[in-house]
Amino acid sequence: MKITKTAIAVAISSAFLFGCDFDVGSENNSTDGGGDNGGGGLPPVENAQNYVQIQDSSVADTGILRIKTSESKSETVVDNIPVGFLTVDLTYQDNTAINGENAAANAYIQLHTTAGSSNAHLRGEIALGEGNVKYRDNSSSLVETGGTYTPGEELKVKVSWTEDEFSFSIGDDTYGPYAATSSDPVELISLKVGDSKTKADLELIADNLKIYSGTEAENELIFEDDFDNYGVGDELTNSRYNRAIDVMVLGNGEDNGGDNGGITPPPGDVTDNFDSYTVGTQIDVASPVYQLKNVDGVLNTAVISDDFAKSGTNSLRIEDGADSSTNNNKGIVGRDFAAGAANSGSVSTSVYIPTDGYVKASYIFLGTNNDSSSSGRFTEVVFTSSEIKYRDISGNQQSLASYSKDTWVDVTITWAGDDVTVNIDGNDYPTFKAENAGGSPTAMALYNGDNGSKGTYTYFDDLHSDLF
Ligand SMILES: [Ca+2]
Ligand SMILES: [Ca+2]
Ligand SMILES: [Ca+2]
Ligand SMILES: [Ca+2]
Repeated sequence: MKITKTAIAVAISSAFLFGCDFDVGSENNSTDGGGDNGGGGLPPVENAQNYVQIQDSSVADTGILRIKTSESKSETVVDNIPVGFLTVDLTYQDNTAINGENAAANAYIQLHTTAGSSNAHLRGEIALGEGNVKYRDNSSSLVETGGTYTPGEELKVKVSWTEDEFSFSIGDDTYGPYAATSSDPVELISLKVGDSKTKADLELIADNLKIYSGTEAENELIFEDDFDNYGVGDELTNSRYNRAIDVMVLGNGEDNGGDNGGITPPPGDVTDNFDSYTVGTQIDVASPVYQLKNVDGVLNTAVISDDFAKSGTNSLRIEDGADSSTNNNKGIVGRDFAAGAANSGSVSTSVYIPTDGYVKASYIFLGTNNDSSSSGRFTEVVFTSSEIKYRDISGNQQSLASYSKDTWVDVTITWAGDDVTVNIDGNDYPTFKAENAGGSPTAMALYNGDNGSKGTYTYFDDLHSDLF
């Protein structure tokens, strides 16, 4: 299980760590090292929708979840943030288990600088308590803004800071700018509940924490956590966070057995409907079971989208946004089979080709690699401008059926040995021989476009195989 968690941590960090001097060595030296997400609790599972709960359930301690950007384990690419902003979804609500101590306790977002963690070293601080929105001024006093929030309601919070001011918004309400207490660069970012003299009757629920360096125009994401890749019950004591007191990951990411990360889809269900992920998240961050090639997140993207969906609200959107002027000229999303090569099996997905997104073809690849290399291609289904084709035994494309753009097309590829049958929208087409360039497939891959063009984008939903 430690290996699984470490693998997930590495997968997550690799998405953010472009150019970062991340200490892989210490992780390799320990099975429970600094890169491990684990702090107890159940193992992480696929498709979890988790969040973090911060309580103040003891008199002497204060509930806190803190990031220290200068720590390598924070996996941020900066030591501090002179100018920046963060976004987080917060719900501050009654915790009936602790009633009777301090019903007026505040929840806080604190930005401390490299000078230290006392009030004198704050860039800024926001407080929520008894329905009122407050901030700490530069003489250390908590000041009512006159704004309110609704306890128990999710609040979309953004906090921005410059060298000498901070400001924030909660939903559509904006506050500040207010004068900073310290103009040193920000190094500590904390979510906090209560104090060290009482127990709070309240809990702070947080999700989708994102921290950016620079202005909004620069949009440099340096830290992100949706808490979906931790197991339920994880206290985050051995994580990217500098401090985690009275903190626990909660949600629906419970282990229900099985050998593919804990998810055992019920019969008739699909392996991944993409509906539990946050829209806009890159697919390998949403779920580390996916491997990406040539997806730089700028030109070539592979993200959770709610533009179109076969099921629920979300699908996977892949865009080839790079032409021959770059080296990464089409992006690929791969997923391995859990038990390696499969002499027989099936993979299905639904495909949506928008008219506006059609420049070049879209592909469902099966082979002995997860990056669609033709040297390992077992077979492939291709959506051209109006036809669905397959690769024959010589690797040439042959027509299978016509299809319409701007509608979902259900595709199932089934194989037994070299014999391949493709079902489209419930209709089986004649069996053909696989190209079988490298042997029985070990993975599937989804991709689109080509090396010379850009502008193709395609949606995939309801990916399923018993082999995943
Ligand atoms: Ca306390
Ligand atoms: Ca979450
Ligand atoms: Ca879906
Ligand atoms: Ca391209």
